[in-house]
Amino acid sequence: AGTEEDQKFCLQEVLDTFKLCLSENKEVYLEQYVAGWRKLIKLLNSLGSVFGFISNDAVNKIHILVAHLNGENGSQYVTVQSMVKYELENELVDLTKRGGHPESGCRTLLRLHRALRWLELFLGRLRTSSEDSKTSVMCSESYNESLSQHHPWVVRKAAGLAFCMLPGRPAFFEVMNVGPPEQVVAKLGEGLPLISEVYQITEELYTQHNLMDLP
Ligand code: 1PZ
Repeated sequence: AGTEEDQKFCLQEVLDTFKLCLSENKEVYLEQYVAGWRKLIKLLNSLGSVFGFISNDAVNKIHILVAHLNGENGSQYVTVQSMVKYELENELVDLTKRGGHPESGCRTLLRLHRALRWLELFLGRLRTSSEDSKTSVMCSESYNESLSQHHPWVVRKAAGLAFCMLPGRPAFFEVMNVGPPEQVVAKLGEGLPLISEVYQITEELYTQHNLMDLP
């Protein structure tokens, strides 16, 4: 018994959720996308309170998207594709500078989309890491190659400090909750292509509509 929130994190669930993200014609379901992030945040929270500032920002973004999903125009937010179309056609996005739409679905999802690239890189490194690899190094390398480019100095600094508090590889694999290390590696190999595909589809959509630099 218990609600979903108090259940333990499990890597399998995240992968299952990202699998459900894609529709038959390769559109990304927003509800599943958000659900995938919720599960990842569960993992982040289990790593300790130094990650609280990261988790707070991510939760905040998720709440914004959920409010759109449950709002009166929720039917326009079924997929990321329909969201982009709806918000652009109705001028609900601040395109060049912050203005009347600080909580557009488009700019909010872009932040999570950039973080998904970090995740893709990080899980890729974890998958191919050796027993003596350091999670903090894998994490900061992935961050430096992706998300950090969009963050001001203070955030990069705080993130760098938090990364040093990550548990080591064995403990991290344990938290994934899918069995022995070989099993974690196998699951990662299975799941990463799904995450990559969701990332790639969103990336193409955003590039096509010139949404890569939304303020
Ligand atoms: C396992 C270790 C977890 C490391 C997570 C790596 C990401 C570090 C991100 C640190 C930034 C957090 C502070 C918030 C910054 C915000 O300013 C930015 C931009 O948003 P805006 O200000 O424009 O509204 N927010 C983000 O970039 C979104 C960050 C989401 C990070 C989610 C990480 C979830 C990790 C799951 C781990 C399994």
